[in-house]
Amino acid sequence: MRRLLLFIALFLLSLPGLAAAQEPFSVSDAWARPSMGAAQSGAVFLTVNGGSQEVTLAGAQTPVAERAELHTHQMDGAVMRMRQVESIDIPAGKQVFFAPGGYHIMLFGMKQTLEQGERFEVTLETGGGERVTFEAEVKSASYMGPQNGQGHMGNQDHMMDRDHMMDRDHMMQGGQQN
Ligand SMILES: [Cu+2]
Repeated sequence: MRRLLLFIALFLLSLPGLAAAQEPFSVSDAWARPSMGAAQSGAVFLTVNGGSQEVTLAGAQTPVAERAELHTHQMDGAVMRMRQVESIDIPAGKQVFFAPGGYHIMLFGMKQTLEQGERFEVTLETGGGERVTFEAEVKSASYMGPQNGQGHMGNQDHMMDRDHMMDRDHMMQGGQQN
């Protein structure tokens, strides 16, 4: 009898519906800025909800851009710069916020403009090759993110990030953001 119960338990665990509940992490509140003029870059912000085990984000893709990179902002002396990061750890059961002034998914080589109200797919990939695809919504140019998760952000960060996003292509600026 015990063996039969074990068998049933293993069978239930293998059902696709339950497997979906075992995603390595989930994503909520994903949004992007609208395109500004002929901008060749964009940024996606989101909340990553850690799963039952720690995972490491190692890359991103989206159909709307040729390239997507994990980025963060860092103070370099008195100057706020952004740079690519190789990976971002998502602790089990914890939330990691991608928000203006901090982590973001940077898009390069836009294949289309992003208009307010549009939605597009983005995929985050872990170091182990697991993928989670979600939809990001294009918000208004003044949107700064959902209230939760924004508490650690100062207005100065926001302003710096907006300045940066108005550059046609920040990579052409040699990393100098202001
Ligand atoms: Cu960036």
